[in-house]
Amino acid sequence: MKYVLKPVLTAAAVLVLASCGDGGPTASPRQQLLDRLAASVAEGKILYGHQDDLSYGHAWKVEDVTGDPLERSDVRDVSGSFPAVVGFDLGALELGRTANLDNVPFALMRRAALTHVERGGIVTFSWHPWNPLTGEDAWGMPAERAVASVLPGGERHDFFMGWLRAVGDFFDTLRDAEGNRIPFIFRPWHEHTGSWFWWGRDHCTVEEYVALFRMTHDYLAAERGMDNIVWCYSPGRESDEAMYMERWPGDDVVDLMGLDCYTYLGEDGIEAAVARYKEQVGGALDYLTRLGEEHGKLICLSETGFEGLPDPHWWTEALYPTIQDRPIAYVLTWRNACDKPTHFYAPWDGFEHAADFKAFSEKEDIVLLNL
Ligand code: BMA
Repeated sequence: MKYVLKPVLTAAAVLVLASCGDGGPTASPRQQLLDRLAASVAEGKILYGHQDDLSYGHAWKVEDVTGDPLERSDVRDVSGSFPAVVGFDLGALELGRTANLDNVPFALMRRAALTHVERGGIVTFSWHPWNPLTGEDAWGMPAERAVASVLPGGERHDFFMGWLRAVGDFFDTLRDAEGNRIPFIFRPWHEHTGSWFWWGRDHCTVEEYVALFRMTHDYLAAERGMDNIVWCYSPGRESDEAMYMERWPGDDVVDLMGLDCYTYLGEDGIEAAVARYKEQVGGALDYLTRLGEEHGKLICLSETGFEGLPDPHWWTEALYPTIQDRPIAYVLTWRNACDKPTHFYAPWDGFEHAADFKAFSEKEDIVLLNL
């Protein structure tokens, strides 16, 4: 079966690519992926992504880790196409478990990522590691000193380097049929402008956060020689421009400026929630567009969604008008849990508001992975 991303590169995009200078077949896989994303942005396209899309969906999951053809997808069931971008999470890999924090076997994750890339899609990895100091999960509190403890000189440094080694070992298995490492996006230490993770704002200093990000980059990019990773930085919705840049790890270690921002239903109802979302994301995309130009980086909406999709028109009336005409490489909505009936961020076959997503997916500038 042949899979192509719609649309194919136009002559104009190829020109933009050529003018970048460092692209072309001899560029690193990282640069090739960046060039591909840049060309898509230059065409005014936005790739659509969905977390864990091929591993499970609302009320189903892949059982046969090694043999399943990985052709099921809630997004595909509704729109006819796979998402262009699929997200995966490494959480619990560091503990030596065989499945991640959401019960996705790493063997399945590897196969799904490779399959998606072979079909012409793009993959991204996030990581919700356990707290290396207390043994709690990523959210476990208190979280004081966890970041400090893993930096050079800290009491958990050697231990934590073992965790980075485990991530590097997994990444090293992501190779195509020719044995080449596939390019992918890695988005570690996300939503650090909030304080719900142990690497959050209240639990470490600016210098410590930056050191953590840079240590992760140095280990994988320099020590392990992984020139196939596009590095994404993704603060949360509480950011204003100053907070967004407060813990910026550096132009030399970040490729993609992301943002994680959801629609949250408060007591004031759906309409108010959507209005807040549009203002928040719209405002953030204003400064992100500017920052992206200043720093020479691509931007993206690295996580978004409205849990349970209670708004029948969220895709076409909340998300789409907020991202339309913005130079964002991709937008990714979070996972459709198979074991929590209300925890989903993309529609599924039979969902009452599925038509709105289909209309979104058919917009000229929204790109999915077509058969
Ligand atoms: C959260 C929820 C959790 C999940 C975590 C990591 O937003 O979806 O159920 O464990 O992400 O994927």
